[in-house]
Formats: sequence, structure tokens, C-alpha cells
Amino acid sequence: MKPIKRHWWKECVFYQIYPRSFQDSNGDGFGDIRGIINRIDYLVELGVGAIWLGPVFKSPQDDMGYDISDYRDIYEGFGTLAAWEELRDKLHEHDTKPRGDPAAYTHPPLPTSHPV
Ligand SMILES: [Ca+2]
Repeated sequence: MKPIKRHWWKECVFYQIYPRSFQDSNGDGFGDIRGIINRIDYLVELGVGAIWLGPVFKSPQDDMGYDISDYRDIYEGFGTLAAWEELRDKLHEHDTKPRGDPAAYTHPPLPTSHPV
């Protein structure tokens, strides 16, 4: 009998986070990466194995962050690249995998002059 091939992504709990509305850490009314970091214990308590994270990349925000202008940087409303790295590292400490929203990767970065 052929052994069953197990895949982590078929067996763990995914939790989708839309960063803009998940948790605001500084009172500006806009969810941010620090807010997600502050809620990691809650996510771990739920038994979450992977985070499906909406786009936090640099963007003019004409399409709620899906209009990414730079995949190598973070939109300032969400925080900094250092905050993103802290989130990634803390999730890994809890054996939780951060995963980007696939829809955010289907569009090439827009030039700043692109008419949206
Ligand atoms: Ca905020």
C-alpha cells in the first residue's frame, strides 16, 4: 500500500488577516503590523498554524493595498520593514507560517504614473 503523503497546508488552521481592519496599535484608526504582533498570543491560543495575510506592501492604496508599487517595502500606514520582520520571526517562534494573499501577487508593481 502506498503511504499517504501529508501536506501541512491541508492539515493546519489558516487564519486570514486583513491588516487594515484587524488591529490598530497606535490609535490612528488603521490596522497595522504592530497590532498583529500584539495579537500573536491570541492566534496561538486559537491553534492557528498559518496566517493568510492581506497585502502590506508599499502601495498608493487606490485598491486597498492590492495596487502594490514596491514588493520590497511596507506601506507606512502598516508600519516598517523591521516590524514586518519582527512579525515573521515571532510567528515562526510559534511554528506559525505567514503567507501572503495570492491575489496580491497577481499584479505587477504599478509605475507611479499608472492611471488607476
Ligand atoms: Ca495604526
